[in-house]
Amino acid sequence: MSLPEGFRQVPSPCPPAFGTLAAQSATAEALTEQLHRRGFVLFKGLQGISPQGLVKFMQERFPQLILSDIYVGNKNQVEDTKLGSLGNTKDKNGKVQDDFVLAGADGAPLIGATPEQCEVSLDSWLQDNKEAAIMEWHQDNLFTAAPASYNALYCVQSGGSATAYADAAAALDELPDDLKAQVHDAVVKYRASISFGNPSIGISALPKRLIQQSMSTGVDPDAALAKAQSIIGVERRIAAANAAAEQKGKLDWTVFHKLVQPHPHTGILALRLEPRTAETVDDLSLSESQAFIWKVLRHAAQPSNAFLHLWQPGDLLIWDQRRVFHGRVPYPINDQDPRLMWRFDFERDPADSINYLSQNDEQRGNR
Ligand SMILES: O=C(O)CCC(=O)C(=O)O
Ligand SMILES: [Fe+2]
Repeated sequence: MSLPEGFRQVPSPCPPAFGTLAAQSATAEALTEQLHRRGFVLFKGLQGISPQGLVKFMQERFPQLILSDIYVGNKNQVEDTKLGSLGNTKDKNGKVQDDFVLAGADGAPLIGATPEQCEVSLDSWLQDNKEAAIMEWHQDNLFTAAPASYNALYCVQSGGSATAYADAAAALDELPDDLKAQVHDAVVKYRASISFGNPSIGISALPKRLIQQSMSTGVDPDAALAKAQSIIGVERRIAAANAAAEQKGKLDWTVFHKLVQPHPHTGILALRLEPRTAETVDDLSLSESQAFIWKVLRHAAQPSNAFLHLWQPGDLLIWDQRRVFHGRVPYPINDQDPRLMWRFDFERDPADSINYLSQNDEQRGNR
């Protein structure tokens, strides 16, 4: 597989500091301990398993994890299970039938971005809504009050694809002292509409998301794209969302999360961050906040801290969102060799409530 510039493969199976390859004989207890302490557990050699068999395999190894219902009834639900499909296989009408999420390959690279690359890309993000590859690093749903604790991906067909992982605890440890002092008590405000739009107040998603939607729906994205491009610049986008919300008497939903959080089971401190919907940090201005977030992200995504997992059929990788970042890597649209992954989404770990901030209740009260 040829990788875009800036992506590199880290030696297999895992870098020493995080992640682990599951041992055949590991007990459920040991696997959970490894997941919490090392951030992900990789199982290999499961090719050919049925979706029902895969659910059972997971349940036997992580009996405390309960699958959520988010895929049930969706077009990408996998048979009668609670798994969802991710990738770019097509139905007989040529529409992509999985959740096909286009990853950005432009701007500051996912791994090993230089300060200069970050500066240029941050500027185009703030001025033109142009997402850079480094923004693909994330932990899921931090723009909601109750983000996911664990997720897993199983590779049916790799399509030459990869997913990146970075150690969010080592990233914190290795921050330069000035940034470390700043991150420790910082609270980040997230606003989903920055990236995904908010249809209830007429704010459209960013262009990349609209193109993605059009691949599944077959709807020509031009009209939607024109609308998405009519409000350019993150600051203006937020101002437009606030004005529209005010006019409609609705709230453009925002939530707050601490940038550094103790893991509820191990106490290990790690960064918690989602750059595409992060708005501000503490009382910093939007541009100061974004510059700060990007600096933190750049350190987290240094080659010594990042692992690129090249998928092979039969791989099952479960990760702890509170311990690692993951990053989407662009993959080719290739009808001969499409990607097909099955994704597990679990109910949130109730222990995560220790990191819940009361600011989120105030927001809800306003709704
Ligand atoms: O498509 C990938 O490689 C990663 C997707 C992702 O971000 C996720 O499953 O949460
Ligand atoms: Fe994700």
